[in-house]
Amino acid sequence: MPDSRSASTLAPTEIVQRREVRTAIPGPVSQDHHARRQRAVSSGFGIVLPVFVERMGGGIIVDVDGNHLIDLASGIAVTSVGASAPDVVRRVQEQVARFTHTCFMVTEYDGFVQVCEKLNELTPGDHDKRTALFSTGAEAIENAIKIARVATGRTAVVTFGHAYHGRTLLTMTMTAKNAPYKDGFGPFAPEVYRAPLPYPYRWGADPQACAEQAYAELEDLVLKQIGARHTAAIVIEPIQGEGGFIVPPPGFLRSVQDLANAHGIVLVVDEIQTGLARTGRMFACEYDEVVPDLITTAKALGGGLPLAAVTGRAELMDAVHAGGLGGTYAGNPLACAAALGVFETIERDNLVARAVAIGERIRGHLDPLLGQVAAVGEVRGRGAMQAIEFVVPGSKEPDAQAAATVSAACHREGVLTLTCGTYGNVIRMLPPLVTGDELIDDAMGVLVTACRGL
Ligand code: PLZ
Repeated sequence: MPDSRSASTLAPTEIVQRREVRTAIPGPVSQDHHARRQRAVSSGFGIVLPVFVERMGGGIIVDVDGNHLIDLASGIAVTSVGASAPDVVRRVQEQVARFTHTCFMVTEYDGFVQVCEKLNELTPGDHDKRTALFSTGAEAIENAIKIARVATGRTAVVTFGHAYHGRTLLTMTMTAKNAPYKDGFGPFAPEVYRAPLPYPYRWGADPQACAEQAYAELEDLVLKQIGARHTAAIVIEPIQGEGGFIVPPPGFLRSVQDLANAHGIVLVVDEIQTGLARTGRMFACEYDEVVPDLITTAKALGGGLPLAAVTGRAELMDAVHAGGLGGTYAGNPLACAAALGVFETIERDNLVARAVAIGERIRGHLDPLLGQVAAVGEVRGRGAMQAIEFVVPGSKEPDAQAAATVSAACHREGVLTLTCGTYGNVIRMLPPLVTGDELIDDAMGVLVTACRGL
């Protein structure tokens, strides 16, 4: 039975966890709002699905036309604990009534310290750690580079093919893909170098050879072209996110860590998309038993409020002079309150294990497509971070049109999918980790039907 109450009278936890398509998607009210948007908002912002949201809860988005959509996006890996997790809502409400802001560089508050303590505890490695809080992922990466440069006295930064690190000058430079992120926005920041990222599906079948070849090129870049004594940091995502959910072959991340350690280079692991339970580990680099010197987090950390962090070895984090790091809103009290609710929810509801279960469930639906649907080139991912790469049948030529067609079919049926990848030919799944099995099964049914219809 559809719930007869209007969405606005429902608490987020009461939203019926069922897909329901009542109008065309986008519906008439969304279309009307979208027309206003175009007259008011810069055209520089793209849009995946022009649907306006009324409410969200669990794995469901309720739009202004009363449709219930299944959320496979989590606002790009942000609402892992749900868009309105009760512990986040409660803590933020308490905090907003006490004070909204002090600026942590002016007067202090305990929420900031508690978030730092928790990240120091949860991140890999039992060495002495410190954390610095910021607002966005790009800011966390920028600050990780500042810290690495001050600590080493070196300038060069090494990134990888298919990397995504943000939209600011330095992080846009570090990002691999030109359009839309960099196109026309140069000149770019100096001293950023790029090594090839081993992409097992595209490089050929043997992951071991793929890892060895990529490592050889990285070593050549660092030792011969840049010079280790000029290299401040190597920055890597443990699974390439925007770049196409590319899982590096076993052993590659470890070899990157060994190279960094051997030459006094700071290894920065960007867990902004992968971190905080998403991949079925608290941090994705745990799969490779890598212990980063610095680790960046954002997205899921703030449960939807803007919060980002750099956590790392105390001697690196404390190499920075007082006043060298900061920002008006860095570690805002509301965002810190939300983060404490996020930690509480992940731990109490065992969302790390839930991410594993979601991943297995998704793969149970999608793995059979391989070999049955010729346009499905690969199904890959870890935990609740899964993807399908589409190709022209009989080849490995990327087929962005196939990904767009399948995504559009899902959207029409009320399943919010995202695409990604350097070639735009990957559909990715990032459901909230509080999504129930029925919703996952229903969403996968829609996705599988769309793939079979190609
Ligand atoms: N590092 C690994 O995934 C953000 C980009 C959305 P910000 N990814 C979503 C878009 O198109 O702008 C991301 C990431 C990784 C850094 C970032 C940057 O995080 O919070 O968007 O600055």
